Amino acid sequence: MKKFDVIRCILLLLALACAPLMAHAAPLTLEVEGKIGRTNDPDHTVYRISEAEFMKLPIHTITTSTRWTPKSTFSGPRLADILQLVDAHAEWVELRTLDDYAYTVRVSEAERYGAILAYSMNGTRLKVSNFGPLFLIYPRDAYPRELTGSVADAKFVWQIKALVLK
Ligand SMILES: Nc1nc2c(c(=O)[nH]1)N[C@H]1C(S)=C(S)[C@@H](COP(=O)(O)O)O[C@H]1N2
Ligand SMILES: [Mo]
Repeated sequence: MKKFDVIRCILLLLALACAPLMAHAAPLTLEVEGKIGRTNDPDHTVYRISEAEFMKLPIHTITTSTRWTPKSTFSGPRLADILQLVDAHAEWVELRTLDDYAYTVRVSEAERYGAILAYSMNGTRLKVSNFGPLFLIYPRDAYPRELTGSVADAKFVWQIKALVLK
């Protein structure tokens, strides 16, 4: 084998080894802090939900349009199930995003609508460039009067990275 072929071979193997990493370019982790009864960091202030743990929660789907997307099926755990996982006893949850938007939702309202933290749309993982890693979805089509319009649009928070319970 020529030296050139050996180098080509090594590059190909490297590319193959990296492929699974590239596919998960936006790792899914969610940090939860504030009024929570369960933590998993040394300082006992945060519960960091790994992708593996996130995926173990019951997955629900909501088929709806949003202001940005035509009727699609979103999948993810309910916000209520995440709050239960961290033993939250709070009235409000502030959602923090990668683009530094923050929005505070009344927990009872999100639970009334069965809002989910969607990680996929029509079976495809949400990329950061496409509302990912997590997009708070409500059944807008089922409650058009309550969940359509500019006030409601603000509740559809995308690029979520952290929750703060208050
Ligand atoms: N991550 C993230 N989600 C967000 C926002 C934001 O700036 N960042 N803006 C909210 C508000 S206040 C509204 S009205 C809509 C704005 O959507 P637009 O930026 O497409 O107009 O998305 C909501 N979700
Ligand atoms: Mo807004």
